Amino acid sequence: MILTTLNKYFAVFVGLWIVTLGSALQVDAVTLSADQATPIGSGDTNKPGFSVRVSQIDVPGAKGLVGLIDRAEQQLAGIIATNSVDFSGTTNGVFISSGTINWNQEVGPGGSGLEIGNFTTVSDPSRPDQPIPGIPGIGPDTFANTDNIAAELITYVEFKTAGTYSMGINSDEGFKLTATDQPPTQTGALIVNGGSAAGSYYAVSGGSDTGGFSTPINGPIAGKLVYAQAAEGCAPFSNAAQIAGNVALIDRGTCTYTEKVQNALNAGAIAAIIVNNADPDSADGKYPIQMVGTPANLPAIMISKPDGAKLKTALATETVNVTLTAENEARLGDFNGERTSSDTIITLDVPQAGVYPFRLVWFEDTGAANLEWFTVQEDGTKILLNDRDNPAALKAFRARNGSPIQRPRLSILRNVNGSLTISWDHTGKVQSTAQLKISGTAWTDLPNGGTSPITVTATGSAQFYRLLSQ
Ligand SMILES: [Ca+2]
Ligand SMILES: [Ca+2]
Ligand SMILES: [Ca+2]
Repeated sequence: MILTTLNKYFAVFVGLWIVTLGSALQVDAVTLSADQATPIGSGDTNKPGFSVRVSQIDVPGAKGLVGLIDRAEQQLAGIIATNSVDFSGTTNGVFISSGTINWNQEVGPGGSGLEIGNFTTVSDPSRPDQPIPGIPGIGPDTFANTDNIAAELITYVEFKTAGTYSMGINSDEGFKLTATDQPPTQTGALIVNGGSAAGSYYAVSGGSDTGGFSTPINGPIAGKLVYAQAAEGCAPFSNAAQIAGNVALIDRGTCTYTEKVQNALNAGAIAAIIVNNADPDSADGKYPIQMVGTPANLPAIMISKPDGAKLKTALATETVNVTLTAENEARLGDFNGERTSSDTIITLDVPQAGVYPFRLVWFEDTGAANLEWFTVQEDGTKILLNDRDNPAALKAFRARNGSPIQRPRLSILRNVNGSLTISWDHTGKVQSTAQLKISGTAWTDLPNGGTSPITVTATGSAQFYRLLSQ
């Protein structure tokens, strides 16, 4: 039940189940939330621009990384490989970009100088391409110093008025834009929980949501890891009884991914992890690839051969509990794949004037690499974000003063005696009703409804509660 006209409220249904719907008021991914805004003028004028983290992995193209957002997040989280970026000029590993974002690897050291995108030396007005911070990397393989890049740009953008804005990203390859200043809690990595192999491992989902063949991973999937017998999983597992209810570990090779995953499904597995069979020095390198094939109805990921070897060593002597994670946070826009320099235009509904957080993740695999971040005016004119020489540009800041007004969070627990304990973390007043109506719902203040927590006795077949912020 969602009270879409009552933006200040959270509605909670209480019946046979308790379902909190606090996040459902933000289901429209292209609408910014007013509760994330700080007032006009709150951008720190001493800190214009963008805070930038960059990672570059020094492996040549054929051995490189997949062109997917999950990879960029795992790379930025530091779990794939050593970061070869040139950190000269950084503070705590962060580059400061006080101007605009008009990046191009070719105008960095050693590049061809060829400019690309909407904004170049010859565009009107002239906006010369800029080097990518920290690129080229300083790894030993000079042919790979401008490939396998991932970057995170965090900024706070001031919107002078409420309304609809067009925000554009021109990129080679892809990107993800979110309305936050924090990285996601899940990156798509495989997590080993405890034991000798504890840690996070680079995983590439085979999910159909990223061009693969298996069930998308929509949330954490936790279970005990069991190595399939036979290891390549090309026939019904001889240890199906041990696999049932657990996560199957299967080697790549001999048969299709679909056959392996279908055999895992038939054995009752809750997910499958395919271990790559390519050695680090092979032509394809060691990194996991994006698995494709005929659809199979089970979540599946691939990990590298060296990482798989670690898990097998641990499995030989101990119980290994794993969690498959999902990088599926709500996003304002994305391009989750490979492309040459191209635009994606995102329509943003800004509910009230103010300064809003943004996090842009960009990634590049091989060949050319560029990124432009801009807005589009009604007449089609594109203006770089934070172009201080253009009065029509939106201003961006690396910091802002004050904190956004947070919406109150309401939680309800059913106690063993059947009563309900209602608590919240912000000034507010709890009201209840036995019946929701399209309009004219009769809400009643609860006794002591202004001080958290309260305990109430639930009566009737259903009862609805809301928190009215004050
Ligand atoms: Ca450009
Ligand atoms: Ca490149
Ligand atoms: Ca490229």
